[in-house]
Parts: sequence; C-alpha cells; structure tokens
Amino acid sequence: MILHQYKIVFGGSIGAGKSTAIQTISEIDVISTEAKNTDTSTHQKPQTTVGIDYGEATLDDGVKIGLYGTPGQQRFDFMWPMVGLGAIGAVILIDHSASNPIQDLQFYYDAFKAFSSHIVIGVTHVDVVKDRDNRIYQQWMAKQDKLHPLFFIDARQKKDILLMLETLIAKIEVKLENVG
Ligand SMILES: Nc1nc2c(ncn2[C@@H]2O[C@H](COP(=O)(O)OP(=O)(O)OP(=O)(O)O)[C@@H](O)[C@H]2O)c(=O)[nH]1
Ligand SMILES: [Mg+2]
Repeated sequence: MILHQYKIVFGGSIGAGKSTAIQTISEIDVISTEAKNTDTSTHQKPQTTVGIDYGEATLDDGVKIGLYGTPGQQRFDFMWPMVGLGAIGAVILIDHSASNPIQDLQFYYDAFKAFSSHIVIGVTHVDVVKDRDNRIYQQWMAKQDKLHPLFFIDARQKKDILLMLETLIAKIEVKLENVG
C-alpha cells in the first residue's frame, strides 16, 4: 500500500530553519504565523513562528506531501500535538550553532517521536560554527534505541530539504509495503 498524500511535521529548535525549509520547497504560498520574536535571549532573529506553517510539495515520483511546521519555542509546545497529530513522519531540525545542540536534539526528539516513529534529523548552521565537532550527533544516535537518518543541511537549500524528505518517504513506504 502506497499513500499519495503524506502529512509530515517539522519540529526542532528555535531558528533551526523549520519555516525556511517549508518556504524553500513549498509549491503553494505558505500559510505562516510569524510574529515579533520577544525571546531574543534564546535567538536574535526578528520573527518567530507562534502557530503553524503549512506548505505543500510534490516529489519526483508524484508523491504529494503536506508540510506542517511547528513553533520552536517551548512556550508554544501546546501547538505541537495540534499540528503534529496524524503525521506519518517527522523532520527534526537542530541548530548546530545553539549553545547546547545535543540537549536540544534530545528534547525535540523526545517530544516529536510521539507523533511518528519515522524520523529524519537535519542539523543546520554547520557553516556558522566550524570548530564544533559534528560527531556529537552520531555519538548521540548510538545511544538511542533506534537509528534515524541524519543529515547536515542548510534549510535554505532546496536540494537538502528534498533529500531529507525523499529519505523519510522511502522509509515510510518500505514499512507500509511490508504491512500492506
Ligand atoms: N547560515 C545559515 N543560516 C541558515 C541555515 N539554515 C537556515 N538558516 C537561516 O536561519 C534562519 C532560520 O529561521 P526560521 O526558518 O524562522 O527558523 P524556525 O526553525 O522556523 O524558527 P522558529 O519558528 O522561531 O522556531 C533563517 O534566517 C534562515 O535563512 C544554515 O544552514 N546556515
Ligand atoms: Mg518557524
């Protein structure tokens, strides 16, 4: 059984690039809920998501994907189940330049694995902090009970987002074919 419309939820740290990723690949005008960022101690960017992002993309094989973005700020965590429930897969984006990206990864992983067991992880802003060791993510993954695909990406690059989504959909379809 192959589905032709997938709901994918994007979760992860503030400023990691969830809204950017959806904007980068969506074929429709993205519905977004950006507001002035008042939490400048966590991140300097002027705007932040306070509700939901929604976009749509079609992969090369014709599979349609609904892209659902969540707010990174923990004070909006009540939105996560509202946006994430019913998702068939989750993309977790982590900002490599944040003060403790592994703590962030653990936190958002624990929160978003509740919505789907199909997860890909994208680490962004690797270009910003070149002196931080990238192997921390593989070391973290080795301690988990399940392995998930992990990519170093730039959320502004369409090809990077498509690679993550294609990997996620392939994983999901293998599972669906095995049960269907
Ligand atoms: N240098 C660099 N900038 C990036 C990269 N990925 C995304 N960005 C930028 O980082 C910012 C990410 O902002 P958003 O897309 O609003 O982040 P978000 O995850 O939606 O944040 P919240 O909604 O506040 O949780 C944007 O200014 C992007 O252009 C990257 O890999 N490197
Ligand atoms: Mg956002």
